[in-house]
Amino acid sequence: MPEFLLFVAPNTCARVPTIALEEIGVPFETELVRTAANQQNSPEFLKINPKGKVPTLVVDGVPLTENVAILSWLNARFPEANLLPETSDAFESAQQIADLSFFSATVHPIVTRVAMPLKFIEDKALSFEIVRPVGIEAMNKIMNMIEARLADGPWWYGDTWSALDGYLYWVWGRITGVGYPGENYPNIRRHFDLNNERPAVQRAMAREATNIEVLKSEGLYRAPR
Ligand SMILES: N[C@@H](CCC(=O)N[C@@H](CS)C(=O)NCC(=O)O)C(=O)O
Repeated sequence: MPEFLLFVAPNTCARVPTIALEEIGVPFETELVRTAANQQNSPEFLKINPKGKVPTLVVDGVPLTENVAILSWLNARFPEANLLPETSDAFESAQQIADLSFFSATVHPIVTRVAMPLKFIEDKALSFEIVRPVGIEAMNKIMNMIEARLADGPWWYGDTWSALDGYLYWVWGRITGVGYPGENYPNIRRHFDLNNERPAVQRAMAREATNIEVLKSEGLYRAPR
């Protein structure tokens, strides 16, 4: 087994640690979880992550789950990669945890309402007519806040890219990929374009594209809609 093995699925929040690992530049492998075949809930995968979720980073055979934990640990393990800005005291560190938790616990559930409304109501028509609009409304409030924050610099923390920018990149790509109207957010659109120029982001997206091809060849790819 490689030292770092990341369980992923295309278009999911596993994109965030994939980008982080590419930014670090450490060798790692990804293992595709076929969510359309419910592989995340298979006995084999549940042994690795009983929550049945990606991302799961297996480090020397031991799993670590949750984006907040994975990104925080990668930052501590590879400080030279500057995934998060250095902090000078416990309060500043807690502020960083607040930022990571904001994406994980506040933004992500709204992404799910926008991008995967069927998770909330089985009736397809109702899910797109009711859940998605409610998600979009909640997302507008979040995006207004982020748009204002990015006016001070291209990145979440101003001049320097951080793992939070990888998180926002995933959120924006995921929601605009299903038609979230993004025209009122020029700062966030610029942020997305700048991310796309980063070689690490390009490498992460190339890994994802390879996995999408695998899923297509197996008839297991569900394109966002
Ligand atoms: N709080 C977790 C959320 C993980 C999560 O919800 N992952 C989704 C993909 S974005 C997943 O694995 N979904 C599969 C399922 O729910 O069956 C984190 O931040 O890592």
